[in-house]
Amino acid sequence: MSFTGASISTGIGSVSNAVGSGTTQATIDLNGVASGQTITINLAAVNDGVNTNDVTVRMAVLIGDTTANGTVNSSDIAQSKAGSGQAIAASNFRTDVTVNGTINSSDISLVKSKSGTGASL
Ligand SMILES: [Ca+2]
Repeated sequence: MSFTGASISTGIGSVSNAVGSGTTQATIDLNGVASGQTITINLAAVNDGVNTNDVTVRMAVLIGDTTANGTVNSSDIAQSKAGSGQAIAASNFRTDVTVNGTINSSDISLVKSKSGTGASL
């Protein structure tokens, strides 16, 4: 697969880097993506060896939504508290909202600060 570039076509944020053209995996780094929105990332002129088209991917962004249901509320706070002190794994990585490799009070505080926010998914 090859592509010529990437951009955010809807939503607040920007692409800082796009790599992987010529491989089987594209990695798109983003900057300034606001919480509480769904963005659309456009991968330009994707060629699979036969066809060439732009490819879009939608992604919802909501800081603190550890339960992934589109709102931040007491269930997210409870999940963060329950996960505090646990090792990061595939089953609980969403609870590490500060993305520092541990689940602790900093994650609980961030989730609490976002309680009441939501995003349309
Ligand atoms: Ca939630």
